[in-house]
Amino acid sequence: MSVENHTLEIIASDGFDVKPTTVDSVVVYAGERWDIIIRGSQPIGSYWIKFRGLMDCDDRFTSAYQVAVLNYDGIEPGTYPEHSIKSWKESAAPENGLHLNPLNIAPGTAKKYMTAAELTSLKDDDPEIIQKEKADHQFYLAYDFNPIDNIRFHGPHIPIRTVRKGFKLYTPQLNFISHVMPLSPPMTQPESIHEIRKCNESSMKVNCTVDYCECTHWLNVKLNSIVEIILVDRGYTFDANHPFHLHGHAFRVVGMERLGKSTEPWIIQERDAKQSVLRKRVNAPIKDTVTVPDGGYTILRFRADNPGYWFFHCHITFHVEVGMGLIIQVGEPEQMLKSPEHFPKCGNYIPPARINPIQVSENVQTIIPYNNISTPRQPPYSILSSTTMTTYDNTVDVDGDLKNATIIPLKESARPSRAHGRSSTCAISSSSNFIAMILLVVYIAL
Ligand SMILES: [Cu+2]
Repeated sequence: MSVENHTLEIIASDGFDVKPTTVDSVVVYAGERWDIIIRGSQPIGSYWIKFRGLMDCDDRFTSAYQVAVLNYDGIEPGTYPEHSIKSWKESAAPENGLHLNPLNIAPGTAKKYMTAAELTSLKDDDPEIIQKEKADHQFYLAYDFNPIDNIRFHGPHIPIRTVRKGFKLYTPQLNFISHVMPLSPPMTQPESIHEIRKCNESSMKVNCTVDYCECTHWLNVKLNSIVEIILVDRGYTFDANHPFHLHGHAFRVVGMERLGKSTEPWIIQERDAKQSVLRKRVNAPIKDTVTVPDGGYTILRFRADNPGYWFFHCHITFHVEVGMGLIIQVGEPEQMLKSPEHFPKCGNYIPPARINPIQVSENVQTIIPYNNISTPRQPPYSILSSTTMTTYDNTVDVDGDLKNATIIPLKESARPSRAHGRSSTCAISSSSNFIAMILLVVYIAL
């Protein structure tokens, strides 16, 4: 984003003050906010405000751009600048200016670039957060578009390696895990959390770099602990870019570096062991959304002082929808605020069309999981939850209850060669439908 003949004075990012910094353009990633002062220092006139798309919106794909008009006082309303902007190329900021927050550029690359990590916070340092040598919790979260056999994209019989170039659908994942949301909000229904659905890199018993893994990606941190996240963009598939957003907390951006076209967490760990990973210990900028240069890393630090369950995710909608996120549990449930008494829970609302079977027979109520509101242990299960069940092997009964589950790769559970010849989801839906049909017949007969 830029304004013709004007500079942008950046004074805050994501709501946190930074030392005012004058630039010629700024990149605004999904989820980011920038506070900018534009000074009316030019001759009275009419000037273009220019917005130019990057990545899927650049000139390789859609060439998306937009303009608006900045008119000074004294200019007739509705006046446009004399020259027009007719293309994506013309919507660019002047090449020789200073450009803030550039795409896939790390600190120190060139004088014309300034990354978000190089901004200076105006808020006093919490010495513990950035000066503590070792954080209480450290997580490496590495991501990429993985060439994995995601059966939600390709189907179990069409391995991604057999798909023609240009038609392959790669899966954006964190540590090779696709996150699926819990069936109910943990904050208001902590009692409904399925321990068995939770996972993270260290709990996985299969090789998720080979098999597709999905589950509720979950990290635990102690209340008031210092947390360090090292976000790694492995950078093998595409020169993509992912802005990561944390709910419930803001973090200090203490490090950012690009190591090459691609990288791996172990490379950064080795560098860190040799003191080659630098962390900014003074006035590191505070943000809640930040990006990572492709083939590099960004380091975040924060004090986990807000008890609850907080989502941390790529802010590109398609990516988060297919699992590029995770939940950070801060503190224990007893340290969290309780929801008000009688606060609505999943399943409290029963659509009118579904009420009739419940009135017919007590038996129906216990058999149709959709309407099973009398069971306090679980919310009723929707069609969506039936789909999710394919993650597990023979773990779900007709109530949608989980039994003796072990997480296995989806590919495994969907394999047609299994003894029962179909996935557990099919078995569940057909058996419950069959019973419901019998009851319906009985009801009509009565
Ligand atoms: Cu993303």
